Amino acid sequence: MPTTKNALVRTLLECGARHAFTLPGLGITWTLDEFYEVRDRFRVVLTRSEQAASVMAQVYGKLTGRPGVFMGQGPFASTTGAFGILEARFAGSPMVVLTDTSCYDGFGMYGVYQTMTGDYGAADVRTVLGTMTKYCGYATEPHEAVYGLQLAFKHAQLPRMGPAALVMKTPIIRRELPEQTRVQLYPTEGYLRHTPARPDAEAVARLAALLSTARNPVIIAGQGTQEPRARALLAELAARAGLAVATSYNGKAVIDETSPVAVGMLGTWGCKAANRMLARADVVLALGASLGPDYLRFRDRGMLDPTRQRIAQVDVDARHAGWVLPVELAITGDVVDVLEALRGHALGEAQRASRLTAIASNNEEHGFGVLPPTVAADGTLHYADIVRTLDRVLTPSDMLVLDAGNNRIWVTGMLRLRTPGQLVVPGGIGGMGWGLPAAAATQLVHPERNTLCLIGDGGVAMTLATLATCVQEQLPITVIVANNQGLGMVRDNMKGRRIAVDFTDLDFATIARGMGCDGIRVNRADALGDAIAAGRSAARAGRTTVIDVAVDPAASHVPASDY
Ligand SMILES: Cc1ncc(C[n+]2csc(CCOP(=O)(O)OP(=O)(O)O)c2C)c(N)n1
Ligand SMILES: [Mg+2]
Repeated sequence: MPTTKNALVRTLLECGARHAFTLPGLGITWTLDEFYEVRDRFRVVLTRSEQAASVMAQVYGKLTGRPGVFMGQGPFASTTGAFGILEARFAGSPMVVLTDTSCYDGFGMYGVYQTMTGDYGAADVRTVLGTMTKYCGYATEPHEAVYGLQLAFKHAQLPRMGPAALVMKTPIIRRELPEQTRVQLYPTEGYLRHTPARPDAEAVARLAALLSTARNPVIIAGQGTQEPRARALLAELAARAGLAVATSYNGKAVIDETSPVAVGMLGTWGCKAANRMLARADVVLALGASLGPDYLRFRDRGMLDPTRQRIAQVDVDARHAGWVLPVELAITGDVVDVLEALRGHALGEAQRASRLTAIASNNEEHGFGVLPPTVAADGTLHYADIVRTLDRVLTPSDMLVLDAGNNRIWVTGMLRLRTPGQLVVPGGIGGMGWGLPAAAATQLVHPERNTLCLIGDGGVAMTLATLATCVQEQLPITVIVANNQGLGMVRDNMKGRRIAVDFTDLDFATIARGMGCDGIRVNRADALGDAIAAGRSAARAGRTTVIDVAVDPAASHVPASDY
């Protein structure tokens, strides 16, 4: 008779999963020998912490559109592992969390250490995970573990995608699956079937009419456009009709940012060109974009105002069009379907030339892509030097993963990316330390590409052990550490009485060598390009490289922001 753990692995395969990310413990440990059986078909990636495992699963989901599987023991999966789960929640990444109550047979009520049953003396893994997942099943019987896993996959991948969890009462994991006469189990396939709701043709025609009469139409492209087909269609339609494309942070680089329709990323930490172009728009189309206050300068009415501008919004979830601001037209549907439908309509092509002229003069006026003048102390670089180098050396086969802090703000605000889909950002909670495991997962999903990760000295220290995972799991990446010896972004906001923002100087190149990677120190702007090239060729030979870049601690994020 099969056991629960045996059925779990079979169900994972039925759900189409081929990878899981873990640091095991108790209940998850008990499942491991079943994964051994299928190791030729299913890769269990061992990380150094639940935090790293959860981020890798989240990024796997973000990049593939299929749930990334994170497995960990209850008290850790729901605490340190919450980092990647929360990122998946806010960023809408499909993810399945497999965890347990960490209780021993019959002892769930005795306050045994680690217990997460919710009983007196224990903590409650379901309550913790319930606050951050779309679905949290609780299996106290073997057959519930199978059904709960099937439903977790279903919920994780339906719009809007996100994290779903299965919590198992630990003792059931090794138990046999008895024949069920009443509660039957069925193959997974039938639970996962789904046909998308198609956008209403009449509404699409209204949208086309709205766009065709607009003098200065602006599209706000968000997370929902970050999909290969959507990117291609968006670029095609925008070029055809001269529609300006501004993006949210999650939508950054959805089109070539040097193309004549691009105005850059919106927001306080975005481009003046994007913010000002939106301000003068008569018609605004929010495309897979929530219109979140975070990238509209907290509802700056000078930028977007429903009483002054005509707003249409397309979202895959009907609740999300007209959520943040009232809109004139709300279309429920997938961005790809709406763009495909728009192809058959006129969008004001007669005004294409005048629209493009308006975009060009806006971008010129607001210095889109023009770096502000900066100076760095001797033996250090400024963030502007990093941006300038990336602009020069990035190729279409590179993936660029960002973390948090000043280093990110300079890239999102100042670097115009030419390859759509190349950028991978923490767009959910935006936590420091996300970048390293995110880069490792990016390399796993895209083995044919070079993954570069730009990260601060604060962020890199948080998940440094991921370098060992890159070596062990053969996921060669190139890490650029912007080392300004402190929490730059926080430090910039302190006007004196400086406390709790400065770090001692760490040499991340030497640390990396101790972990089996290559390490390079850079303290001159003209040496960074060569270091990146060395990292790329090391990666082709299977080696991970850390480039420790001395950044001037006085270099601030302010010149890169539109305050
Ligand atoms: C895990 C986490 N803690 C705190 C923050 C708040 N925060 C945002 S940026 C930042 C400073 C980042 O320092 P570093 O990684 O060295 O980058 P820098 O700003 O110096 O370039 C902090 C503390 C965060 N985003 N994530
Ligand atoms: Mg720093």
